[in-house]
Amino acid sequence: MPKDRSITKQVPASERTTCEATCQMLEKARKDGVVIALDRATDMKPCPIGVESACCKHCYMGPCRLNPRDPYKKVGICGATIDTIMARNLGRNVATGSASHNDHGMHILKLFKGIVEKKITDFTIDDTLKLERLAGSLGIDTQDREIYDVAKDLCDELEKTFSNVDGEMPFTRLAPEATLEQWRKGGIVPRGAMKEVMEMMSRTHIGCDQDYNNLIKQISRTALADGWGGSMVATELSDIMFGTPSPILAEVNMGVLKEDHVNVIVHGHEPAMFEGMLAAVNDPFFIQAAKDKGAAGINLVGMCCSGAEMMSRHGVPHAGNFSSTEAVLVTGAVDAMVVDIQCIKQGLAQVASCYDTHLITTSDRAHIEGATHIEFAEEDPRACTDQVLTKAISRFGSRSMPIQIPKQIQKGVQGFTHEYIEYMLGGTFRGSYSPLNENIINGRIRGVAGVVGCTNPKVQQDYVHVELVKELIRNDVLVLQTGCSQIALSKAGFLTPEAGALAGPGLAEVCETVGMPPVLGLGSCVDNTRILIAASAMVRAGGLGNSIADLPVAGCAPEWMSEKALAIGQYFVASGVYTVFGIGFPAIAGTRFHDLLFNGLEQQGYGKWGTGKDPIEIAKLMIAHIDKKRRQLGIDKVRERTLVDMNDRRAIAG
Ligand code: SF4
Ligand code: MSK
Repeated sequence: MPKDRSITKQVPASERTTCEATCQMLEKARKDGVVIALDRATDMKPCPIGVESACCKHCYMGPCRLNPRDPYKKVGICGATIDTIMARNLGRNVATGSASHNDHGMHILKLFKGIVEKKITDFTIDDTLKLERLAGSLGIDTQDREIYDVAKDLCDELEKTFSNVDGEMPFTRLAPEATLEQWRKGGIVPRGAMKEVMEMMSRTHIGCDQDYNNLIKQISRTALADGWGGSMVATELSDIMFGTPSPILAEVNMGVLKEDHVNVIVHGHEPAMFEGMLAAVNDPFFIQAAKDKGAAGINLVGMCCSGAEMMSRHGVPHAGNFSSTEAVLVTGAVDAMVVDIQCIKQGLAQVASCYDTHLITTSDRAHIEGATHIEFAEEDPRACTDQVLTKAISRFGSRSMPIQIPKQIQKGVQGFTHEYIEYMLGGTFRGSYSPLNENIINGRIRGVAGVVGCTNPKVQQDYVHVELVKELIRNDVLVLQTGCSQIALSKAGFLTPEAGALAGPGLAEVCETVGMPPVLGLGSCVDNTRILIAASAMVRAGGLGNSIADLPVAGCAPEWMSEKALAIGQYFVASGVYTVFGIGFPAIAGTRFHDLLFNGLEQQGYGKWGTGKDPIEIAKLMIAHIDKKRRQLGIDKVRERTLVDMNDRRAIAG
């Protein structure tokens, strides 16, 4: 495998990350002569044309490069304008992101089907209540029927998510009526995911769809096929098979590694292999095998999104987000890192080899040069997991690397879901979103924000996530989180009820009454669909308008980097949500396509895009949008009164 060349530019490690543990490991990596992404990013100058999406390589007459500073001066050789080029590029990004989540969702459905047909016996149906509820919401008869018969019908219905070539995707029925009507009016109701992704790719071939106003429709439809399609299938069926999360205390950051244990990290996105590993590490045979080598036990830890999912569901400790996956290997304490799909940096292979760690790929869809491949099959999970554990235990027995584990560790409450929010605020016997809506209407809660997504080594790790959320809750905005953003805030201690003290007076009062944190973690990046369902439930509970676009809500991915993030952003925008991306956005300000994304879509009745770099600036954008929606709903005055009362009370107290 080719060696990483040494980099030429470096800045102090503390400028690369606000995560103390990652910072320590970056410093150690430098001493050890090992290069990780946080340093590669400083050394890489992004292409100034590509960063604004002003180039096209869709055919070999090009690649054609336009000038982002004077974008209408030239067109591509085929005559494509800058608007066509940017729209086609975004379309292909969204197609890839949507394909990734739909591929994940299809695998989950295949596993579910295997269980229902009793071909897979190592996994089972855990949450039968949720199964019945979900089936019922899709119009499947559940009365006096065997659970496996209902499950069989649910399989058949959900298969349409992927295979439909016409009609409407099943889960679009869960959207508020007015939102669905908006999609119908715009001709963007997703049919089947394979159809939408295929059509997106076909329409962006040279000489096909060359009107950005028409391209945006397919971009939205392909994105909706992710959020209301494959991602939703993945989340809902994973809950049914592995258990719907409910609040659970879990530990986060690299301090969860244990020097005297065999440390196994699972990183990726699909829960099945991780569930298989969880079963295997509790096998007395392997616990004894680890003890025979002198270990106190086996320590199973998660990272990135499958880590977030397992932490939510089972309280499995979590070692860090995307920008920490190489850094954690620098501890020398990781005996095996097992990965499946998505967001697994190829650089891990080099770092793992430097620290004598087993890097093991398990999916036939994601091999990495230099890693060991042990395929995971749901029909026989132990064939993979047992080999992984044998290797990890053997590495523990012959550890030769010096070990340095950062001490940082933070406890927090994880495992919120749209179901639990309903139960928590409404109570056991009157589960409902009405109390949440009432608190929004009376102004204690100003609005709701989804802060989600990746970390990106272009900026200081975690900084924007944490500062943005701090500012939002200070302004009484309840924050929902997923993915690597949730891990950033967990590390910073915001997923604790005590963090309520950092919230504004209205939100703090609600947190105090209910005993909840002001920041609720909902799981992995596919679990963003929990936010869609929560938003739909808020509309149905009444008093906040008829569609998702009416709600005083906003979203942000402060450090996005993946094409999945663009697909998620676009499905939120198409669902009616103002969505702000930090870092930058791949479209040139001042162009017609940019104006469509950042203004025009909202005028058509959807949400819209926004962008900003500074966390306070982003918070202001989101709060201004929430306040605009409050004004449109006629509930702005109530809030003003509520806050004046609070301030008055404080003044009196002071
Ligand atoms: Fe250039 Fe047009 Fe070919 Fe794109 S499709 S590379 S703009 S000629
Ligand atoms: S893992 S897509 S870096 S959230 Fe889902 Fe994290 Fe973003 Fe990957």
